[in-house]
Amino acid sequence: MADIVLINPRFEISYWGLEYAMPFLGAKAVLPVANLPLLAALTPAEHRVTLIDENIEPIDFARCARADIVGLTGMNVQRRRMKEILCELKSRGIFTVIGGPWVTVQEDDLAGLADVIFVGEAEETWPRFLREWANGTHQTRYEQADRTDMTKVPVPRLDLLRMKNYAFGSVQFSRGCPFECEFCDIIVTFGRRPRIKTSAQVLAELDALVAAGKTSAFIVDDNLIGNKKAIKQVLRDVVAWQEAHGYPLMFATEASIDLADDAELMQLMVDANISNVFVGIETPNEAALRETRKFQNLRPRGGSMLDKVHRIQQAGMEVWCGIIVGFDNDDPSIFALQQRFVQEARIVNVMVNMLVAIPRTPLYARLAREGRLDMSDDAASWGGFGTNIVPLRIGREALRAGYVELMRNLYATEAYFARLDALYLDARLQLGRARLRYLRRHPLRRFKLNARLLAETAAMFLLLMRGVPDPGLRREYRRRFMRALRHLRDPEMIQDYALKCAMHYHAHRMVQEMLAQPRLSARIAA
Ligand code: B12
Ligand code: SF4
Repeated sequence: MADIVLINPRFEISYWGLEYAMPFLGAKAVLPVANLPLLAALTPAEHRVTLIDENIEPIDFARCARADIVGLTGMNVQRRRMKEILCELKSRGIFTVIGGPWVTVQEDDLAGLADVIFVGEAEETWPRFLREWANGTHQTRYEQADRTDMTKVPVPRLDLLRMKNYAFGSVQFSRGCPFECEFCDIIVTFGRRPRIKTSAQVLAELDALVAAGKTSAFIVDDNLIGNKKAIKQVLRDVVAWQEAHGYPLMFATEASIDLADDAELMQLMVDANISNVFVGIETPNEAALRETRKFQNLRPRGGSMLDKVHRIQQAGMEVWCGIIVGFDNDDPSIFALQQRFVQEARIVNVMVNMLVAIPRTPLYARLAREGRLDMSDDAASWGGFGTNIVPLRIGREALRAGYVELMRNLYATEAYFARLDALYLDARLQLGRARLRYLRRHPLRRFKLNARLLAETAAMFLLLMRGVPDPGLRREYRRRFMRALRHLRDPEMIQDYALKCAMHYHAHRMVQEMLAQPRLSARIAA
C-alpha cells in the first residue's frame, strides 16, 4: 500500500481565476481541476490518496514528507509555483511525480526536479506506474501509446475534495476537437477525434456533483460539440436526468462557433440547462483567422461571426469569449477592431490574450523556423501578460501597451455595463429557460429556489458593497443593480446581474495592476 498525495499548485491571478471576486461569492476558488479527483479514482483501492489544492488550502510539506509518492499537476500559468514546490519537496528527499498540461508540452522545463514524469493522458500509465512502483520496476517517463478510451474513465473522487470551497463543480463529457487552430496545444495532446463518455458515465458524475452539494458545474471539454451527433444523444439523456431530478444543475461549457449553425444542438444544450458557453472568437480580422487556420470562424454559411454570437444568445445561452491580439496579420488597428466587435456582440466577459506559442504546437514550430521565438525577459510572464513571440507588424512594447489599453477599454465601467445591459435588459436574455418551464409546473420548488437565489444575491451584493473600497465604483454598481432590479423579473437573472458586478470588480483590479507597471503606464501615457 502506498500513501499518495496529489497537489494542484496555486494559480497566478488570471481572468478565469476570478480571485478578486471570490470573497463575494463565498468561495475560495472557481472550480476544482478535473485531473486530481480523476487520478484518485484511477488509483487502486489498496492505496491511500490525499488531494491538496493550494488554491484552497496551504500545502503541508511535513504531511507530504510522510507520503510515499507526491504527485503534482499544472498548466503553464502554474509552472513557476510547480518549480518552487518541487524544489521544496526535493530538499526533503520526497519521491515526486509530475504530469498535466504544462509538462506534457514542455517536458524539460522541470527536468531533474521530479523522479517520474507523465506525458499526456494517464488513465493507463498511472495505474501501470503504481503497479511497477510497488515491485520496484517503475520507469522515469510514462507516455500512453494510445489515447484514453473515454468509455472506461471512472467517476472522479469528488469526496476527496473540499467541494464547498469551490464556486462551481467540474465534469467532463468528452476530449478532443476536430479543428486545427495553429496555436492550439489541445489537439496536439488530446487529438482531433473527439472521444465521448457514455451517457451512463456522465449521469453518474452528475449524481456525484449533486451529492457533493453543487448547483452548477463547468463542463471542462475542449470543445463540447466536436462530435455533434454523439453529443446530442448524451445531451438528450442529460435533459431527461434534469427533468427527473428537478433541474438541480446549471452548466457552462466551451464550444466552437459552428454551434450557431445547428438549431437542434443549441436547443438541446438549453434544455440540458447549459446557460453559458465560452467560444474561441480570437479575432474579427479575417486574414488573421486564415493565418491561424481557424477556418470554422470564417465559414460564410449562417452569416458573420457577429450574427452567430447573436443567434446563440437568442437561443438562450450567454456567450463568453477569448480574443487574441498579435497575429502576423494584425497591425495597430486591431485593438479598436476587437473593442468594436466585442461591444457589438454584447459579450460581457472577454478573455484577452496576446498570441503565445505553446511548445509542440504548429505555431511554435513555424516561429522557431522563422527565428521569431523570444524566451527572454517578457517571456517569463507569458500565459498571462506577455508573449514569447516576436510580432510581425506591431512592436513588442506597442503590443503590450495595446493589449493593456484594450483591457482597460473593455473593462471600463461604462463599456462593460453597456454590453451587460444591452444583453440582459435590452435583448432580454433569459438563461435557464428549461428550468423555468419545469418550475412553472412545480410552484413549491419554484418558491424555494427563488427564495434561495434572492437570499444568496442579497448576501453577495452586501459583501460587494462592503468589500469594494472605491466609493465611485460602489455607487456605480448600486445604481446599475437597482436599475436592473426594475427590469428583471427572474431571480436567476437578478443573481447573474449581481455576479456580473463582482466579475467586473475582478477585471477592474486586474487592469489596475497591469496599469501600475511603470514601463507600461509610461508607454500608455505617451
Ligand atoms: C476546462 C479548462 C479550463 C477551465 C477549468 C480550469 C481548471 N481550473 O480546471 C477554465 C475555463 C476555468 C480554464 C481556465 C484556464 N485555463 Co484552461 N483548460 C481547460 C481545458 C479545456 C480542459 C482541462 C481539463 O479539465 N481537462 C480534463 C483533465 C482530466 O485532463 P488533464 O488535466 O489534462 O489531466 C489528464 C492528464 O494530463 C494527466 N495528468 C494531469 N495532471 C497530472 C498529474 C500527475 C501526477 C499525473 C500522473 C498525471 C496527470 O492525467 C489526467 C487524465 O488523463 C484545457 C485543455 C486541455 N484539454 O488540457 C485547458 C488548458 C489546460 N487551459 C489552459 C490555460 C492557459 C488556462 C488559463 C490560464 C487561461 C487564462 N489565460 O485565464 C486559465 C487558468 C486559470 C484558472 N484559475 O483556472 C491551457 C494550459 C496550457 C498548457 N499546456 O499548460 C490549456 C491546455 C488550454 C490552452 N491551450 O489554452 N481552463
Ligand atoms: S477550436 Fe479550440 S480546441 Fe479546437 S483546435 Fe481550435 S483552439 Fe483548439
